[in-house]
Amino acid sequence: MTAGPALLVVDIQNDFCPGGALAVPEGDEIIPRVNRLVALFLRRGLPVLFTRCWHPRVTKHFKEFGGAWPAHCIQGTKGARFHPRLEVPKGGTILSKGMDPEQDSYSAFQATTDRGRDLESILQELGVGELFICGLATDYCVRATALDAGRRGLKASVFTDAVHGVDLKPGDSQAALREIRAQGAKLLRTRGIAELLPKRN
Ligand code: VGL
Repeated sequence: MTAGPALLVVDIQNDFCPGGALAVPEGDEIIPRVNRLVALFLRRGLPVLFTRCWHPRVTKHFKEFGGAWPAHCIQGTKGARFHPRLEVPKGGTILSKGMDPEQDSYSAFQATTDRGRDLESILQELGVGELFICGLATDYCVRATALDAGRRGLKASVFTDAVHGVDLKPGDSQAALREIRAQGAKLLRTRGIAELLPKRN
């Protein structure tokens, strides 16, 4: 079987959107475009996977306990829920990460389903060789995921108009995109993607 494409939607959760505990400025603006991508991949019968940060209350990821970030995406809280405008299909595959209190776990390859399956094994089983990535945040979880995909021999493509960055330092997101490209991943825009995907047979 030839290796096909899949869509990965990274961390579009309330806490990463305006009003949330670690809001990415204008993070919610990508949602309509992400919804269109999700619908397109599903129409073509292609896999769509969603990740979420799913932290315990106490973790070294948080400032309070020695990390870099204000507390966010705590398991079971409103802040950890997917943004209400994100259209997560019924039965859609959701992978959680950041449960280990000792680790940041920015990469989706550190995420697992409720049944403990990790992203790499799911992609293998589905015959995925090319990962299309969108979501939040460009300079952290999107970056780590795209770089990790490359390390694992998967083709990675990042939709530059369907990601948004934290930019703790101005320019962080641009630098992340350059790094992603330098590692061999593709940067592309959502426009025209329909023509690049295989037709449903
Ligand atoms: C993220 C900062 C802290 C992300 C997660 O999802 O990109 N960013 N934790």
